[in-house]
Amino acid sequence: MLKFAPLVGFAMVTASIDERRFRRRFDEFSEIGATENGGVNRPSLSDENKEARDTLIEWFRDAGLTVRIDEMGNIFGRRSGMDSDADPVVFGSHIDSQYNGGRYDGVIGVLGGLEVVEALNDADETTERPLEVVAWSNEEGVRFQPDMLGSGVFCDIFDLDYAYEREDKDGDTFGEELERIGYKGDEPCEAHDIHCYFEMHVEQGPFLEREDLPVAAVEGVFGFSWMNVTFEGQANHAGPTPMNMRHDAFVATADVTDSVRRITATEGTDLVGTVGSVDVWPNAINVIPERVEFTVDFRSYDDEVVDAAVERIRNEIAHAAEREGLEYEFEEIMRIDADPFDQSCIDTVVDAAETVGCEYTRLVSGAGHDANYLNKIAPTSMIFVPSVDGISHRESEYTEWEDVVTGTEVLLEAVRSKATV
Ligand code: HGY
Ligand code: MN
Ligand code: MN
Repeated sequence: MLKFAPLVGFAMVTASIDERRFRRRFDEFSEIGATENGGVNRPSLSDENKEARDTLIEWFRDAGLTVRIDEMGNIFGRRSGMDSDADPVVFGSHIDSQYNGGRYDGVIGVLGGLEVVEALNDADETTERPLEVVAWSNEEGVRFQPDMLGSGVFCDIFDLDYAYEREDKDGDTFGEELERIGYKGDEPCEAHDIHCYFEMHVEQGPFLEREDLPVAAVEGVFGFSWMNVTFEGQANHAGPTPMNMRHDAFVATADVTDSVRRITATEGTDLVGTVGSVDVWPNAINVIPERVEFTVDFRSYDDEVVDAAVERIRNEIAHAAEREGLEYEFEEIMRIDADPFDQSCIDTVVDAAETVGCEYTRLVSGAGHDANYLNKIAPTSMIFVPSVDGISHRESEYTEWEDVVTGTEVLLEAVRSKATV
């Protein structure tokens, strides 16, 4: 799309998103680990995740980016700037997915970042600052908890050994799997100077669609707590065992799950709580459950609300164990505070939306993102685009392509604006 330079009055090609090229890439990428129902299954460090990484690196190199892989498998694609000593503008997201998740979550932030680079290449536009597009490892945290592990080590939230020792349900460790797929890079996983960080992402909620808006400047992210709970009771025959002789681990789990709902109804207007993963043993129709391992996820934009919810659920767990005569273990596996993003980056996203000429609003994110951690070491903000029916973490996750393109145009303008020294 030709735009006219206001000063000299002749056509000057300025960078613009090539939506067909971007769409082709997105469709090709969506074929990797594609599921029958239109989603993707590319969990962290799986063979499908490796294939996606390999493809991304090929595209990064084709776009002239210098590729760097660090000890956590974070992938950086660097584009030189006129001032090679200047701190880079970094932008990206993640390409690992939920088990049978959506095609857009994370991916549009990485492929959108690549498209920003391609648009600048097409226009032969060199920014003053270097640019870095990044794909962070293990953002989803479903195979290896906690989530945002790659960006967490990079931002010195977690140390490398802790990350390498994280185990999946089969007992494979993050470090072993990273080695197995060939992405245990040599580069130290530690923060270098970053001028600022942007992340474009699907909203994963209903707000933008409900307001019929294509873009949001994200002003901050919820804090959240992830907890692991194990109840140990007694397996026994479901028939002859009298009810007053049972120590049923699942009954206690159900009580705690019910408490999560009661706590979210009373502890704070934006508090959300989820029991998402439940493993029952021996999980047989005619055996009283002996052992249940489950997770609790609480989130709010108010840290005190999350603290109060964690405190209350700990008490509920102890009472449920006592009522049913069970042993229990409780572990908070991750706690991240709510954080406002950097005002100047938020303003840059707003200015970028105005430059693009799209309507926009401001939102706070209920989902966690790598931006949570980048925000602790560099000025950060995010750009949201709508999720149809507010759906995410599901194969039917969908965003209208024109909204993805609009969000990417805003990302281009925001990056351009901050890439000027
Ligand atoms: O849990 C989250 O919010 C993110 O998808 N890891
Ligand atoms: Mn995501
Ligand atoms: Mn996600």
